[in-house]
Amino acid sequence: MLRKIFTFTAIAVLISGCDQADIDRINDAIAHWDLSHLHELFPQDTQNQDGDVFDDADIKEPQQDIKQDTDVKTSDLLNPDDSDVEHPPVSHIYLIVYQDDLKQAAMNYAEYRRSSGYAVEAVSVSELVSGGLQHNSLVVPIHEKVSSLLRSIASVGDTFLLLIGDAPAEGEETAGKIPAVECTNDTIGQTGCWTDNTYGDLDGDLVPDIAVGRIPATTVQQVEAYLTKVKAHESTYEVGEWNRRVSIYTGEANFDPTIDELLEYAMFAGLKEVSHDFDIIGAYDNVNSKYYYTPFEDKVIDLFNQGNLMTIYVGHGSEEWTQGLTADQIEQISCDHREAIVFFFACYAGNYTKATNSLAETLVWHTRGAVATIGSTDVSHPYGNAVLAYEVPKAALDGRAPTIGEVLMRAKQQMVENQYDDFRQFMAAAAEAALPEMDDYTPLSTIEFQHCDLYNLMGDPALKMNYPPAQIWLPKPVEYSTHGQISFVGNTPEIDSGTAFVTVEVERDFWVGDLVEPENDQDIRDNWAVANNKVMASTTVPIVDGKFTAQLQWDHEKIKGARWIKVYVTDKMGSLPATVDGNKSTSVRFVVQ
Ligand SMILES: [Ca+2]
Ligand SMILES: [Ca+2]
Repeated sequence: MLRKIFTFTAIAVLISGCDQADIDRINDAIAHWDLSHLHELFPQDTQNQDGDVFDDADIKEPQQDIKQDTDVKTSDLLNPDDSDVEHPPVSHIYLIVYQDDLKQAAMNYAEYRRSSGYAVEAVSVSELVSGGLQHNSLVVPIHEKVSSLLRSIASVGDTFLLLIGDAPAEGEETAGKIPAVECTNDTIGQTGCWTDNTYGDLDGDLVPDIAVGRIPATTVQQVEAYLTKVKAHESTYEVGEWNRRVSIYTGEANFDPTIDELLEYAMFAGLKEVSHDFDIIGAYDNVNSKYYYTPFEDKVIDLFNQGNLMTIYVGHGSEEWTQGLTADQIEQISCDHREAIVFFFACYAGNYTKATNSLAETLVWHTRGAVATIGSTDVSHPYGNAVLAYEVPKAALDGRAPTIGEVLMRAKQQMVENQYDDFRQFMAAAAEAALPEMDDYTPLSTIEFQHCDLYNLMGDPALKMNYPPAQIWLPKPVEYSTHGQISFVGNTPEIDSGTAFVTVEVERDFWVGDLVEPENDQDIRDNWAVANNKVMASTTVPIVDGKFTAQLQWDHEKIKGARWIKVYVTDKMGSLPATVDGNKSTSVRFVVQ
């Protein structure tokens, strides 16, 4: 049934030309869609301490034949039901492969990761292969090294591969360096695909089996500066709402007006299915959108600088620019509160194989720029980008994958495996209807597999994501029977006393407040703020003995469509600084009594 609705709406959008009446009809259809089954698909309440709900027994095949010196299995550690039970320390394998002349920096990096609990092994390129290298010369030696580590170390955790050293550009000396591996990209307009994904794909099916990242450095100083960033990110955690915030900026797709509208519509349909524990702030570089802001470049810099858990771009791109951000504007970026983890779902922005730095590299080297970036090395496909722009937030915000390498690895795995998800079926149906119109007959599965290669991580794959860690228990859903009034009790088992900030909010594709017909730039900016306001009512209440009671009221004649309760808690008391925070959401339901 759901599949029918989505297939129908997708095709309706395409056939109809997607005028406002169609959008309204589709919104109406979606509004009647029972979202409760999503909670069954993504049971947010079954997260363990790390918030980890992935059943990755299949992912860890290479580790299954390892003789463990304890009885603990990976599945036990990920069991959401026993988070109170004490486990023996987890040993994650962490392999560093370093460019020959970056040995000293690699040793310092190894020492840091050892001190943070990893079973670290570091090996130079020449120890694996001496002399000049082909693009794929290191693949088999690295796989063999990983396999032998998996056999020799009693690991029960995830496995990480860090490459230290930039990929040699075309024509550069290759001896002692770590080449990017040539890959296949059937996207129309492609000019050559390069990847590190192959190093982490142990069985050759293009889907990564371990988490891979690269520090694309050419000097020891660059690696040391990056390590300083990572240490700061992992040792200083500033409590505040930026920890539950994701900023997304998007460029106008300009593929075709029909496809553009479908993409915007699909964007919101997807965002509605991503965990509402987190706030998503958006800006869209399209004068017709209520999320448009002018000057757009200023808003993009603002979004970076306010501090976010993740900053995401979706749109067109090149090695030097995305809409709203050019390489020479990076000087203006200085992230407050926490350094960004940045995703460019666009063409080329992650191409680390040229003689000059790509946007993804420039941002990683920039102080208070990004602590890790992810981007494509070649022309990427709108369908592949849309799938990743959905699976990455799901892996991070719903799955709370603990490290950036695991976020990307799991998103890629899900890109290929998550075929029965309703939203994915909707996107697939839309793409299958739309792409032939553009003379694009690439099979969707080909796009999915190839985008595992196209997207690469610039940074340490074991970099902690640093989600707000404190648990919150809420009724599910919160029920209310009086229009415009809601009250409930929440529990914070790890915070005895502190403060809870509670909001009742509309769905992500709605807003609270009145939009105006813009007559000047200030009207546009005001509309942007209204479009991003989802809060119908809010209250700040004390946590006493691990409990808080929230009562909220709103003008139900004016604001309808209560959809979510969102809670952000800290141990803040009076003027003392807070040390821990937590975030959680639950849906709301009106019941007639
Ligand atoms: Ca694989
Ligand atoms: Ca490079």
